[in-house]
Amino acid sequence: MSTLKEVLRKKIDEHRPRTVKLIKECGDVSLGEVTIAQAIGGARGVKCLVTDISYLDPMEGIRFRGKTIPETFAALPKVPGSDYPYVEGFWYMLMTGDVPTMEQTLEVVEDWKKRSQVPEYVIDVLRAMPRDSHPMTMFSTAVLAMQRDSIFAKNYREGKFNKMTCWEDMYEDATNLMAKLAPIAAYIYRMKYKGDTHIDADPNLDMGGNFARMMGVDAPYDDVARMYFILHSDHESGNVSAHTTHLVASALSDAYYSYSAGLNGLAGPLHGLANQEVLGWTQDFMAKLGGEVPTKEQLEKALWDTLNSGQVIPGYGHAVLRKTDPRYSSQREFCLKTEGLKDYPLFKLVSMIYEVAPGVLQEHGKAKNPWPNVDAQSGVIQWYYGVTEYDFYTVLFGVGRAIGCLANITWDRALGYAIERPKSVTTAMLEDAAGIK
Ligand code: HAX
Repeated sequence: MSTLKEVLRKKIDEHRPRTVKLIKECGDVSLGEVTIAQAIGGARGVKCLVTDISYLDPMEGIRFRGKTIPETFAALPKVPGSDYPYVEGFWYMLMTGDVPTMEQTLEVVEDWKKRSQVPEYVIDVLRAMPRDSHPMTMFSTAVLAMQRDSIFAKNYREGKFNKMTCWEDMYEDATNLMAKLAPIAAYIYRMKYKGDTHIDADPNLDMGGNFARMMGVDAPYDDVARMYFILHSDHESGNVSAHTTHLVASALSDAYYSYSAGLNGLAGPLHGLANQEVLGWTQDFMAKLGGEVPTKEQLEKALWDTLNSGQVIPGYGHAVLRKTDPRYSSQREFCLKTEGLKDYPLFKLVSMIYEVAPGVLQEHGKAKNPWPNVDAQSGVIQWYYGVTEYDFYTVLFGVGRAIGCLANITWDRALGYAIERPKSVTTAMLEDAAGIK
């Protein structure tokens, strides 16, 4: 049986000539011009990144390696006794583009276990931080601290850099990091919120199962973890966390420097922190009503109050999507099929927001996409299973997002993508181009 790394090597060898041919023979072909609005407005829609790991269609939503979310869940080997797949098998699929067999999946499960021990110095660093630091700050710091163990950086330092084979060091760093992220996240959670009591991993469990165990949350939280990590993994390359990771890696920075930077971008309220903001907004609103589920009229007024005070409605809108995010729908389906959760007042309120907010946003007339994104739904599920510390939610996102970011930068190295260096212009140059005197 071929290992993941062997399969990856074969895929890389097959793929390289395509990239070389495109650059050498078709490098002058235009993918479109850049407008002034795009230059000022966050490069929206500018086609200047390449990835084969996922693609985001504005109307259909995400496809991982060509598969929709339901197709992905259906195709991958399932954890025994669970409806949800192994995260490890999903990693294999994102890396190689192939759906792994059960045997190949279990090989990744074993490989991650061997690499999952969190170094003692990382624990020391976390413990030295003020306990009220945001958990994303702790998480990103832990990832950065591990840079001392980078195989890529060590080999580079020792003069062993080779453009054709350096992806292997990135792969090793990426896998080492991936295997440690969930245990680090669980450590931060228990240190900060559970009286600094910790639970050891069980060698018989997969990554999702162990995460639930180390968090101290009973089944079906293991399934929630598997679903959550897969859904949050990748959203093509232009979003802030993926793009930052790619940008930093393009300077030949290693996986630790790159993903720590990606996490810092994920921590912004317009990106990953939105899941925390959604729950904060929703709960504050319910608290004002004495814990009651509001009427639609009350909800509509609260949404308008938020907009009129100049704030965004968290969990709604998207830079690319123009319909309900299928990652939202997938989590909604989980709620609807889970006894207890489907009648949970907070879920009812989130469902009511789904009915009311798009109309309000349309009438408001600013947001190009009035539909919910992934963050509008995820906090409710966490809250229901007892993970009520909502400043931790972006850390959960960060564990999942690593799967996509790290697979991408492994391929970046393999295909020799160049250091990123777009050109800037001055405002006067824009005025000149626009014919403004
Ligand atoms: N509520 C109120 N106004 C909104 C809005 C919302 N949910 N979404 C967009 N708008 C506003 C924008 O602020 C912008 O206003 P200005 O012209 O005054 O600057 C205008 O509508 C046009 O914005 P857009 O083109 O539709 O959206 P952008 O591509 O600029 O931004 C965002 C996309 C996701 C950042 C935006 O929709 C937003 O702020 N949403 C709320 C925060 C959120 O849910 N973020 C998570 C997104 C998913 C994600 O990355 N998760 O990690």
